[in-house]
Amino acid sequence: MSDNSPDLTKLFDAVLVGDAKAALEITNAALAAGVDPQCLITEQMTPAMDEVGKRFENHEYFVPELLIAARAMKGALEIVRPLLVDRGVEPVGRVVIGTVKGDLHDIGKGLVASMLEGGGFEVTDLGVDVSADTFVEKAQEVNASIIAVSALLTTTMTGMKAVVEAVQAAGLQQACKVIVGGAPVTQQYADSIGADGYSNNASAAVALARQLVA
Ligand code: B12
Repeated sequence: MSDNSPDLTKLFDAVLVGDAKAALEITNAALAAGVDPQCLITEQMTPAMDEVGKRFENHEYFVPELLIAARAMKGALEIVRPLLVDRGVEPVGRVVIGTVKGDLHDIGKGLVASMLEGGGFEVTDLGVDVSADTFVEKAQEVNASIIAVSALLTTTMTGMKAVVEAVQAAGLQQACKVIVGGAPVTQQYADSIGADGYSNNASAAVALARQLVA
C-alpha cells in the first residue's frame, strides 16, 4: 500500500473503544482507497470484537462497552455488507437464517447472511430470538434448502438441538439441512446434536452451504 493508504489499525481501535463515527470514517476512507471490504472485517473489526470479549471476561469492559463497540461495528458493516453482496453470482439455493431462541447477538449472523447473499443464496433473515418452530415454518414457506442457526451463548446454543429436532419432526431432514455456528459452537457440538454442518466463520459458511446444496 502507498503512504497515503489509511491506517487500518485505526478501525480496530475505533471498534474497540466504540467510536462509531471514526469507524465509519475509516471504513469509508479505506474503501475509497481500494481496500478489500472482506479484509476490513476479518483483519480489523472481528479481531476488535474478540478483544472486546476478552476485556469483558477480564471485567475491564461491561455491557455498555460491549454495546457501543457492537454499534460501531454494525455501523461500519452497513457500508461493507452491500459490497459483499454485490460479489454475488448465480442463485444457488434458499437459506433461512436466525439467532437461536433467547439469544440477541446478531453481528456474526448478519455477516453470515451477507456472505451467503454474496455467494448467490436467497436469504431470509428471521433476526434474533428465533424459536425452532419459526425456523421450520419459514423454511417450509420459502422452500429453503438450508436453515442456518447462530448462537453466541453457551446457555442458548442448546436451542440448536431443538431446531434439528423440529426439522426431523416435520420430515424435512432430506430437503433442508441445518448448519450451525457462533463463537461457543464447535464441530464436535454440531455433530453431537445431529446438525448437517458447522463452520467458524462467514466465508467458510458459504463454502459449506454450497457443498450441502450441490
Ligand atoms: C457484541 C456482544 C454483545 C452485544 C450484542 C450486540 C449485537 N447486536 O449482536 C450485547 C451487548 C447486546 C451482548 C449481550 C450479552 N452478551 Co455478549 N458479546 C458480544 C461480543 C463482545 C462480540 C460478539 C460478536 O459480535 N462477535 C463478532 C462476530 C463477527 O463473531 P461471531 O458472532 O462469533 O460470528 C462469526 C462466527 O462465529 C460465525 N458464525 C456466527 N453465527 C453463525 C451461524 C452459522 C450457521 C455459521 C455457519 C457460522 C456462524 O461466523 C461469524 C462471522 O465470521 C462477545 C465476545 C466474543 N468475542 O464473541 C460477547 C459474548 C458472546 N457475550 C456474552 C455475554 C455473557 C452476554 C450477556 C449475557 C451479557 C449480560 N450479562 O447481559 C448478554 C446476553 C444477551 C442475550 N440474551 O443474547 C459472553 C458469552 C459467554 C458464554 N460462554 O455464553 C461473550 C462470549 C463475552 C464473554 N467473553 O464473556 N453481547
